Amino acid sequence: MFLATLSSGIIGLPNAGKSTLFNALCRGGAQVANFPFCTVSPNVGIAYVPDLRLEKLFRIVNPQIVTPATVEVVDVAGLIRGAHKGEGLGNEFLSRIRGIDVLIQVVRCFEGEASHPEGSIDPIRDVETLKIELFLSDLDILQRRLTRLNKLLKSQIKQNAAVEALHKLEKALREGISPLKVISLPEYNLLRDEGFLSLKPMIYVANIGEEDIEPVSSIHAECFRGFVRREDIEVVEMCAKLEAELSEFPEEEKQKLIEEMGIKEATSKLIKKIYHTLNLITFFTITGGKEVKAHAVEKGTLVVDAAEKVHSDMKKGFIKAEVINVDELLKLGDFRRAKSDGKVSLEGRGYEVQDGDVIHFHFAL
Ligand SMILES: Nc1nc2c(ncn2[C@@H]2O[C@H](COP(=O)(O)OP(=O)(O)OP(=O)(O)O)[C@@H](O)[C@H]2O)c(=O)[nH]1
Ligand SMILES: [Mg+2]
Repeated sequence: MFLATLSSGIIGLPNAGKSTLFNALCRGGAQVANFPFCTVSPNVGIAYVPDLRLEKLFRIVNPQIVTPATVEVVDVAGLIRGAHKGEGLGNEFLSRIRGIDVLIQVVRCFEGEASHPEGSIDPIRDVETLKIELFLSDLDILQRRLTRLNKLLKSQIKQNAAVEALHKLEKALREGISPLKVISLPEYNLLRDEGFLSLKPMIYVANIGEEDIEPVSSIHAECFRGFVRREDIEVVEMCAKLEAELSEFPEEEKQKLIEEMGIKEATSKLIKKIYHTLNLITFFTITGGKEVKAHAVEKGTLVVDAAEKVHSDMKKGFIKAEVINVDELLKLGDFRRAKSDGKVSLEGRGYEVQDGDVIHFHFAL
């Protein structure tokens, strides 16, 4: 099994605050400007996954380095009406996000000075615009695929489950219904690696202005809250600008500022949501008391494949793994003691990694 890096991609209209959100998630680096299409080539960064268990491990191991798990975040160019036909940076944008595993859609709810490609602030219209562009772009690809498949099938004269699934997807897209609501799990599995944007999980970020932080609110933020309730969609509300500024402070200072301002920080919440949506879990390694590290793997990963996350040699020469759950280890306070108490289990290559496992790999070179 090859462990691919799963990634999340930030999408939205120009000037929605995508690069600002990228900076909040990845602590800086992307150019932010109040003119549209400021981002042309994509910014790729990593976001640290907050995990209290890692902090607790730090306290009992006292290592020189603590390394959190990460998720990849890609910030692409803005998408505008007509993108599927190549408007704006349309095709470049759309091809860049086909390989991404979860989409984060930034919806502009803040007023601000930055121009809006449609001339006014209207979050619900913007969500609809983006949906139409993603659907039209998928329809285009789908039709080309169907034509190719039909030609193949004619020569073999047999019915094909993939063609049926593609037809169902086509019908949903034409009717403007999210295909995820109508296709079955086997159909989804047939299509999931084909890069259809409408089949990717989507997390919405309502980017509100500094003045909209609850309980005070603008009409746009309120409007979008109503939409979210009606549509039953997953949304994280935040002021990306403020959170990007906060991300530049050291952790302790940042927490103090958050407390003083009386706001709820949403960046951590969003990172956790991305992690969860990507179906990732965490295992930990402790290297000779020097480093405590959290690693992200997909649920269902076998321990021999997880070894590769630490070092490729560990997979090649894998012998066995010693495993203990982090909470159990924290209770006992010491790996050696846990071992002598018989709390550490010995696992072979077929063991499925569980969230919170602390793993000590044995391998031969
Ligand atoms: N007032 C306010 N301004 C914001 C907020 N988020 C972003 N902005 C501003 O909006 C402008 C655009 O932000 P960017 O992050 O560059 O937007 P983008 O979506 O990456 O834009 P493109 O790359 O051009 O598609 C900048 O001037 C930001 O400072 C916010 O929460 N409040
Ligand atoms: Mg940008």
